[in-house]
Amino acid sequence: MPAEQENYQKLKAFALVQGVSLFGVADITSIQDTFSIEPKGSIASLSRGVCVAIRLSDAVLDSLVDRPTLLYKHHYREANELLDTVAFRVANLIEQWGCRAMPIAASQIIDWRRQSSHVSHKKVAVLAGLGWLGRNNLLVTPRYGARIRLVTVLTDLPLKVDEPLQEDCASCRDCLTVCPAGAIHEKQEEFDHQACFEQVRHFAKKENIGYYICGLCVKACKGRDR
Ligand code: B12
Repeated sequence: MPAEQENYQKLKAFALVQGVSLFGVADITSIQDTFSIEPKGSIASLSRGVCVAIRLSDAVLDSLVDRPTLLYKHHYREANELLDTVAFRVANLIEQWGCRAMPIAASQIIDWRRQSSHVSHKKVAVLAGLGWLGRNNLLVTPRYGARIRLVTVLTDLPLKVDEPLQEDCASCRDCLTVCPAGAIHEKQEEFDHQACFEQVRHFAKKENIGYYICGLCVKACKGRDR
């Protein structure tokens, strides 16, 4: 078996036993210039993005009505913690094999004005074939819809790459009316980032949630393959 294939299978098996739900590998050379990691040369050789997703609890999401709850906040934090742990362990394993690997935080904002991070997990996930960008501006997977969270490890380990899916939301419009800010429209490109941001800021401050979260568009997008 070619090394790329064998590494892929070993890494996927390692990730799956730790509770991740989806695994994919992207060729990230086309999006490396969008990453905010300095110095740029430090990641030039890291041409693969290992992307994993964990599914969120249906019971927790189904309990949301019109705002985030303390239950959802805890679940969100636990999901981030598990993702960060898995990314750390995956990166560690790759470095034990003699290659380089950089885990990217599940949820860390490095530029508050632009509301951006080192790497967009959604972009890597699209290229890794995990799903597509939905009307709700989230990564939508065939099996779990948007009811997942993501993390990425950048690496130079020789790995087989997955292909992006040729799918979209088709006629599904389940998310269109649920957004309390009215940020979701017919096309993903029409998503109103500012309205979404104002809404999650309101929840964080006025509803005492303390995090910029909401969850209603995540809840609405259940996935069609289950
Ligand atoms: C900052 C941030 C926010 C900010 C603003 C986000 C923004 N600017 O879009 C705020 C606080 C408002 C926010 C809100 C939410 N967030 Co948020 N957020 C992030 C974070 C930490 C960074 C995002 C970032 O860097 N954005 C910068 C822009 C430029 O990148 P982008 O939005 O990913 O992609 C844009 C373009 O690059 C382009 N694009 C997208 N894909 C591709 C692919 C290719 C090939 C190309 C060329 C371009 C391209 O289109 C996008 C514009 O819409 C990420 C974690 C991460 N590191 O990715 C989580 C993340 C995006 N958030 C997430 C979630 C779930 C939420 C919320 C539902 C809150 C919640 N948890 O309850 C809401 C919903 C927002 C929504 N419907 O879009 C999840 C999404 C999971 C999923 N299924 O997609 C992420 C990935 C966290 C995670 N670890 O899973 N978030």
